[in-house]
Amino acid sequence: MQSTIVAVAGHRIWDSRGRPTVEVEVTLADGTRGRGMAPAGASRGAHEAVDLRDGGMRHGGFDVMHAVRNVNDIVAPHLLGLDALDQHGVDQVLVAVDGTPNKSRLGGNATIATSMAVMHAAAAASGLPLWKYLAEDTQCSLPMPEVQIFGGGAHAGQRVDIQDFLVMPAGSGSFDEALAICAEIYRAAGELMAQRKSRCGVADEGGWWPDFASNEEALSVLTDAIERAGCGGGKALISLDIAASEFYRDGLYRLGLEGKTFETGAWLAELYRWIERYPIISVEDPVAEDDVAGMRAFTAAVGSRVQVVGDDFLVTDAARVAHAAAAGCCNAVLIKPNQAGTVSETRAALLAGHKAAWGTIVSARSGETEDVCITHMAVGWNAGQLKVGSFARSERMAKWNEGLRIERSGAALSGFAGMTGVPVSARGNGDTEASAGR
Ligand code: 2PG
Ligand code: MG
Repeated sequence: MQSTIVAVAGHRIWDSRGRPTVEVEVTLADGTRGRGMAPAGASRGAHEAVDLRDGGMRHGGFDVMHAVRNVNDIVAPHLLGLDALDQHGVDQVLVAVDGTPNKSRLGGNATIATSMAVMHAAAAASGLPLWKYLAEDTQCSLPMPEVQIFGGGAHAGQRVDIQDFLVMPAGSGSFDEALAICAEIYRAAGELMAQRKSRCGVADEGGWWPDFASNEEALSVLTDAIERAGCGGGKALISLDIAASEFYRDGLYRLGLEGKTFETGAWLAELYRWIERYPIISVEDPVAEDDVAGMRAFTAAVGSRVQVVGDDFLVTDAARVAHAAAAGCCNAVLIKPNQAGTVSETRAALLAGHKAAWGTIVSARSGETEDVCITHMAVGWNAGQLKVGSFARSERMAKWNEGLRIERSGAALSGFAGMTGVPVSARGNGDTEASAGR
């Protein structure tokens, strides 16, 4: 058969932080090749697939030679002779060979790079663009982008506690227009930082380095940047990734920048105040990954008007998504392939989100590569939303630009998702305290 896997080769390459990562090349009987590359998180959920690192002194302990050997010595012999078009079958073999609940034997970085390489090879062998191969025959649309304007948290040396200050161009009518709006806001924010004499370069995902006196000041400057770019009045809204596990210790949320400590109830009250005051439409990981009661309370209080996203809380795990939906936690799931460790498990988590009528957001990691497959997943799987970091640095721009190419090519696409994938009605921003005070 032409799509039979005849070779699997793992190698070490380097990611956007200059750290080692795993690349896998798969060759099929007809000579077609596919290449997968593992991304890497900095703020990682405790329940994610294990990102296997060598430890020791070499490359700060981040080397991946063990994971690369696992691909070549353990995985490859099991995949030879399998059909690359049977992604599910290949992924089941990876899961079985690993044999652990969290990919700790082979490494989630080894399995996701292999699984993605098979996916790329199969699409190429089918003669289809990847998004179309993934879509099978279903209708799909271009996702609403979420673009980071300021980086923070683990991506900026904890300079501010909140990790991602992003915008969603709610008023845009196409992916192309959406990116153009984000570009204006990114530029306006950079000008504001320069005027304040606080422009100090960019954080890990390309967002402006967060030189602020408080976390709320970042929200205020972001709101100003949106207005300066002419995108007030609901044309662009704020999305936050709080990544709260990063500053939760011993039952308390601690904002290091402000020297403040909150119990869960007081922390939620602080978030509700921000939601009242600023045009916030989406909040990711508002509480720590195991704070189920906090997540349920937050979802009950604001889930009808704010998208409540689980990232570390759900770790791209279909069972966790179903469980959270039943427990009244979250109304959207972040989908990161390397949290799951295979393409099929990633898709299962996304489908569990769709089943719960949730928002689904395909996401990059803070450590990325030049691979653009997450853009194709967001389109082909009809995720509705895509988060790949900021509007700078080519590991990010490659993914945004790929979306533009897909949009231009798209006879079979059903257009741009806009805000239809967001499980709350977009607020008209006129109702925030910040805009009322202007
Ligand atoms: C997140 C991602 C991307 P990381 O938390 O959503 O911003 O960060 O890859 O470091 O987990
Ligand atoms: Mg996150």
